[in-house]
Amino acid sequence: MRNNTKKKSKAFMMTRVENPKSPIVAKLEGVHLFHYDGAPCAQRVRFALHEKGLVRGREERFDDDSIAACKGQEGAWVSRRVSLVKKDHMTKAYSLIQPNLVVPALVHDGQLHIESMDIIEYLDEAFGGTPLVPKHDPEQLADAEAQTTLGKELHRSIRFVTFRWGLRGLARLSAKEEGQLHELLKDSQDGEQLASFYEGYDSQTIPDAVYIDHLDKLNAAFARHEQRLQDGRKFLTGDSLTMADIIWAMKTLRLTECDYPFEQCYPAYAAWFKRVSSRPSFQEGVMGKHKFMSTAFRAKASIENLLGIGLKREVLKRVA
Ligand SMILES: N[C@@H](CCC(=O)N[C@@H](CS)C(=O)NCC(=O)O)C(=O)O
Repeated sequence: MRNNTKKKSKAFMMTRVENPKSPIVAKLEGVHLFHYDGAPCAQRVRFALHEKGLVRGREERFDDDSIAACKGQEGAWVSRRVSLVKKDHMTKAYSLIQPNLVVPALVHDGQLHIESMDIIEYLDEAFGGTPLVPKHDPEQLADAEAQTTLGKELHRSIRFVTFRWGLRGLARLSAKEEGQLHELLKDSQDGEQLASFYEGYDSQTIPDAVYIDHLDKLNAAFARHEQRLQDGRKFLTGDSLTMADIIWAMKTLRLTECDYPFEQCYPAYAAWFKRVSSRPSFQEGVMGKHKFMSTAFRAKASIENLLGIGLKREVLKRVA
């Protein structure tokens, strides 16, 4: 399938994983996304796919390599759900696709791509639809790249904050799962530092100061975004949506689900998020099958705030 496909430039060939270990990759036709509905990094890519005019297509098991499951779908991406709850990402089969054991991974006509923001740049080159990398405006391009880099740098901060105040103990691994994680990562560089994170999180030895430091870094970034939106621009880097809006919107959604008080602390930024999240691509691509989970997270966070243990209270204490 090469619907909508534009010529691929050399620059983005580097986002591709050469010689992937999983035999499934070469068999996949069209666009297949390995993702989880509630994972912000995967939501970024789904948002971009829908901006590019590709809709969610068939659902296949992530490791199904039958001929029928490997077929592409015209005008759509094939969904291969990797459950972070059932720990599908910590299986041997998935480690051969994504050696860092994280979602997303995308395969386009037998070529494997990892790293969500690289995938988005790749999609921008490969497909039509909304341009997400503002190549024709060097100033906006530099700004969009800088905001995207900041978003990537603060990726671990979202993990710390949402595991501490959102998931709390819910995502702790059993001793067996932790052993499996170490085993699967033993020959890789553990680019996402999952092993060290879970070690501290599971044994509850991450000091509160570390969590607070991550929260402060995010607060500082939101304050800067609030500042830049004061000139009335519609999106973070100007009047068109770019990859920078995508990465920041997904962080904002996750924190909104933890009841982060954006409207109280950063009203212009909250209005920006409303604008971005009302796009059909966000509603269909991001929220689609995530709506129920999102509502459940919000309800849980509201109760925690009523009990005085929520993220909202912590943020309001720090952002006066
Ligand atoms: N740098 C990677 C980060 C991917 C990542 O951390 N994904 C998270 C979900 S947002 C994940 O799969 N986490 C697994 C876990 O926490 O166990 C990217 O941008 O694609």
